[in-house]
Amino acid sequence: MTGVRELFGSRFGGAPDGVWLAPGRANLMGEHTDYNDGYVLPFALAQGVTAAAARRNDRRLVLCSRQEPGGAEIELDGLAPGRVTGWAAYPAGVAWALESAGYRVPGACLAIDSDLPAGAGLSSSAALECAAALALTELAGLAVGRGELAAIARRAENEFVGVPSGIMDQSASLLCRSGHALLLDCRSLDSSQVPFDPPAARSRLLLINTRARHELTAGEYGRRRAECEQAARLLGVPSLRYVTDVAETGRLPDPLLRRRARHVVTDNQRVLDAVALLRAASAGPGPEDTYPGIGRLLTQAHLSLRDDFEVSWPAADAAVEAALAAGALGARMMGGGFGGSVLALVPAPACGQVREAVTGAFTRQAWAAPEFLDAVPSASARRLPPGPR
Ligand code: GAF
Repeated sequence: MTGVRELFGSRFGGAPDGVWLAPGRANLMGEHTDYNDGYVLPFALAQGVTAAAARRNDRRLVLCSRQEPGGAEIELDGLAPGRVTGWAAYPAGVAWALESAGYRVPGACLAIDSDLPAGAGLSSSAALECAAALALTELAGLAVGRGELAAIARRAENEFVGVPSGIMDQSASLLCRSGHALLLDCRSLDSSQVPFDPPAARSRLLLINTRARHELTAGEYGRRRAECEQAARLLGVPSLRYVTDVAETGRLPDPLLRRRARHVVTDNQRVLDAVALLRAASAGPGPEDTYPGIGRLLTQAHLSLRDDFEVSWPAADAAVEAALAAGALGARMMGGGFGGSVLALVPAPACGQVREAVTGAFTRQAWAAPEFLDAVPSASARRLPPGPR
């Protein structure tokens, strides 16, 4: 397959001024905690979205994508939420959010390519936003800090596209470091890098795309957000992050809200527990229990997401069960839920049998075969050096 530079050349003629890559993300721990001001522990994937871009002399954004039919031509003047729909709303929303923040964006041609499976819950939308954000700011010679750029990309998604997501995915794409997970405090937006190198401990992280498509625009994500806000109000705190003792959630009269809050409070703690394990392992000769301990936290998180937050789906439950039975140290559904991927932590020698077990479980249900990806903690978004991509 030809690269994004060739796509640019065939659509726009000539060579782009530059090519930018923004990775997708996996999330080790902390699900539905970001919009509750809590903790998350994502890492960037090697796979991502590339944007080959060149400046134009007018105020038009001209877009094409290898994955989406048809292109889009967008006037930057008069851009407003609701004016652009479909996939083009993501880069257009970034241009809108940049200009709303006071950064003047030039007209540009953008050719987009991706090696992230769409709908797999690996944050392809945030990667598209971040690739566009880097391309547009660097074409304009604007120096925008990565944290601010993440907030701008999130604003594009929330206000222009209309998806009420938190800050995790854009932060992961823009702030992660290779061989590390990113501990992000979504209340203060302080972040730190946590060494995370499963191959060094003869383990692998397997992403299992269950092929049940995940869509954040569907109402359940927004409903969970509203339930968490209601639970916080009833507990008299600004957000569920302020609850650290899980016993406090027992004060909620409604059992459903109690379960939702319990997930958020315990998942915040699981993030901190995972960080403590990883930091202890990297500080000296790692305690033997580091990866089994992370595995146990992953599986506890799955049960919490399945039973308390109720965002899992049948293929995720089946994949987790089969992976654990075949020797995974732990596994859980990942992302917003109702479709997408499962993350499994697997001792390297057990990888083949875990894949076989999960594939077998899907075959028995007559579900489409799952897709497996190696999740390798990788670098954040960047401009690529000249050469094929
Ligand atoms: C999606 C959202 F985009 C994130 O902000 C986060 O809430 C996640 O679901 C659940 O943890 O990826």
